[in-house]
Amino acid sequence: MTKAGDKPTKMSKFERWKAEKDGLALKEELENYARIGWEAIDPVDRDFRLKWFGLFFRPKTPGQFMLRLRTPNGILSSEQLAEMAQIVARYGEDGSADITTRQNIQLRGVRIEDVPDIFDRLDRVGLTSVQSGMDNVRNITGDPVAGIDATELIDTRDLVQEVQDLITNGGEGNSAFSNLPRKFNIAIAGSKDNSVHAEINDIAFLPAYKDDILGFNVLVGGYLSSSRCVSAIPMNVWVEAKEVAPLCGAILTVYRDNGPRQNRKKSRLMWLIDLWGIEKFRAEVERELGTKLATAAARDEIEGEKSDRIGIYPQKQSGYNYAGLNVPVGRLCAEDMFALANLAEVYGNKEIRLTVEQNVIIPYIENDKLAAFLEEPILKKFSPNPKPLVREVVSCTGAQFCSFALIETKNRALVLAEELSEELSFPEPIRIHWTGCPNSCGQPQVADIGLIGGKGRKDGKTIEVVDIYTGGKVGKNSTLGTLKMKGVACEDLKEVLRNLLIEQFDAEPIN
Ligand code: SRM
Ligand code: SF4
Repeated sequence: MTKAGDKPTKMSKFERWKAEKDGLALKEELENYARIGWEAIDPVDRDFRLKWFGLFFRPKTPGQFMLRLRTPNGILSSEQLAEMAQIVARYGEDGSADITTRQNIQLRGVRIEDVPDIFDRLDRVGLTSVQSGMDNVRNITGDPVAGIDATELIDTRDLVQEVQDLITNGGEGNSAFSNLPRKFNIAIAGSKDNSVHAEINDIAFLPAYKDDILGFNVLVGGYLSSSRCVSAIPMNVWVEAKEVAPLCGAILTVYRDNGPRQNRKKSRLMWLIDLWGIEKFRAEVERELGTKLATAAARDEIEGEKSDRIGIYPQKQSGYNYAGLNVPVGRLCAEDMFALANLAEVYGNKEIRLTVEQNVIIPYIENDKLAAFLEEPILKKFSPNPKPLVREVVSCTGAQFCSFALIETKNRALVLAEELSEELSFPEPIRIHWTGCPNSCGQPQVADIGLIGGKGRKDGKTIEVVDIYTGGKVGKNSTLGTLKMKGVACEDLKEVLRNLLIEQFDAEPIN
């Protein structure tokens, strides 16, 4: 592994920058950077190392940073959401937030001069943004209805928190895991429904019984990127819940010390597994752990289709319900965040949950409060019964804020979903995922229809286009979608999607 102080050999500029100074070292410089302003910050610190604290310089809106938090298992208190609302409210029109495809929240409009105060506020309500970007472990996803779903097998909440605490040293920052060869994703599924898209994570835990004990089978190496998309493969390991965090620590240590670092397109965990083979990888993890691992259970407990959790569902706690509300393409303004926090306080247990489909869940609504809850004005915007395609649409950030983007995504995704929902009826939900470039943040490969933004030529002009993927399947026997159509002009997309929905997904025109 390269460490701060090591003499750089032939390495990418990212490896060199990490070796020169660990991103976590910027903790000491945040006050100073807040004082001198974004234009005076060393460019490598501004554009690169600040991401170790979740602060992303946005070239499209210079001076207005994006702040990516960590929301383990996607669970927030109303106090935490209201605090985030306060933070973005101070930026007026420039302040907003997005629920991400990792069950997480990103704040927009953040000014560097406010960061010390913002970090104090986040700290006071128990939130951290540490190690949420660059070559770190991203927000750890868990079952969005953990602890409240009647069919749950394992409650993932404490496990996810335990793994986050290990990786971030309880939110203080942990230099043991702050210089990985590349980004890293971990997901823990807790029910029969694979609600975390386990297969596209570097480590995924799936509930599985062995000798009547409920634990997890472990998959490794899944990831999506512009150059390679691959499902996670079995590690042939079964662990009990108490072994989840230690196993994550051991895998991360093996990856940190041995993962390829020369070429960033070939440095995710699967490349190490390719290099070694799964047997050697498993043996090295055992060596790191200092103990033998149990072989995988014959089967995991994942069954059937994944639920989107939109709608009203009875909880396992008698007399209570949870409400899954659709947040169109995950975008929130400060007023929305205050309104959701308020809903959770008035009707629920002061808790708001996030899903990987960029939606929210309000748990613990008593039966006799349900009617009043359903009359709340905010439910007109965040509906428990949205239009069919709006219900399932997911979109990455796209051209509005992301400089990798080749097309505008969120607005376009929403308009098309609304218009096509008016024109067609559907026998079953159809999941459409948009992503503004091949990096695949919007997870197009897990969707029924996945759209990947690109550039094309028409009449001698550069235009926005999409490649269309179909056949992504989540839940049992998950598979990644495959390319169906290449280079479809965005201006022709409505017609193309309409035909595709009719021909391949049994949609019917509404007369
Ligand atoms: Fe992503 C880079 C947004 C989930 C694969 N992703 C980026 C950056 C940071 C690029 C940049 O600096 O502008 C985007 C920030 C834009 C912005 O202003 O919001 C960005 N990624 C997102 C989010 C916000 C999309 C969303 O709207 O939900 C998601 C944040 C998740 C979180 O809370 O941490 C997000 N990104 C993903 C996922 C999905 C997932 O994790 O399940 C993937 C594919 C899965 C994977 O990583 O295996 C993903 N993002 C990438 C990649 C390609 C990684 C690779 O190995 O090549 C990049 C580019 C990179 O890392 O070089 C990237
Ligand atoms: Fe940006 Fe591309 Fe990721 Fe969309 S997929 S957020 S455009 S990097």
